[in-house]
Amino acid sequence: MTGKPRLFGADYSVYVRIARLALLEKGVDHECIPVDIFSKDGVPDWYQERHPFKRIPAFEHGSLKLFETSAITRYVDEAYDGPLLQPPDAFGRAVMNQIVSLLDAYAYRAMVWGVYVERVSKPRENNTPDERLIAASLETARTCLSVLDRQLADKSWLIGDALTLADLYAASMLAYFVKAPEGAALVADYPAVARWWHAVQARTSFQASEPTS
Ligand SMILES: N[C@@H](CCC(=O)N[C@@H](CS)C(=O)NCC(=O)O)C(=O)O
Repeated sequence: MTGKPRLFGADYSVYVRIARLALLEKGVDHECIPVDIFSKDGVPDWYQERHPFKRIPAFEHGSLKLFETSAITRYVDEAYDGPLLQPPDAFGRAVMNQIVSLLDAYAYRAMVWGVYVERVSKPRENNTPDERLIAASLETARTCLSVLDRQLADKSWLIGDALTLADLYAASMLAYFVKAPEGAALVADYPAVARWWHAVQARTSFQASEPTS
C-alpha cells in the first residue's frame, strides 16, 4: 500500500493518542486530520462515513479505511517495519489482549471520565464534581492498578522487556488520571506502576503525542 496513512481525530483524545503512539513507536510517517468531537457545531457530517458512531479515531491507508483503535493499532503494527508492538507468541499475545480489554472495559471510564473529568474538567468549567462517582471510580481504578502492578512486578513493560500495545493503552489513560490529585496519589501507591509511569514519560513518542489543547 502506498502513501502516508491518515489518522482522523483530536490530540486530546485518549484513543487517538493510543493510535498515534503506535504510529510513532513504529516510526511511521503519517498525517493527522483534525476532527473535534467537542466542536460547538458537532462532528462534521462527512465524518460519519469514517466512523458510524462518530467517535475518534478513524484511519485510512490507501484503500483501507478503519475505525476502532484495536483494529488500527494492530494494522499499524503488522503492516509496517519497526519494533513489534505485539508479543510474537500466543501466550504473550493472550496476556496483552487481556490487559488491553481491561483498560478498554474498566480503566477508561473510571480513570478518565470518573476521576479526571469529574475532578479536573468539571470544576474548570464551574461545574460541581460528582463525589460519589469519583469514589466509585477510584475503587475501579484501584483494581485496575493492582492488576497492572502485579503484571509489572518483574518486568520493564506490561508484557515483558518490550513495549506493547498494552503499554500504549495504559499510558494514554494514566496521562489523564494522574492530573487529578487522587489519581497521582493512587499511582504512587503502586511501586511497579510508578516506576513504569516514569519510563513512559521519558519516551519520545509519549512526549511527541502530548495534547496541545
Ligand atoms: N471503541 C473506540 C472508542 C473511541 C472513543 O470512545 N473515543 C472517544 C474520544 S477518546 C470519542 O470519540 N468520544 C465521543 C463520544 O463518546 O461521543 C475505539 O477503540 O476507538
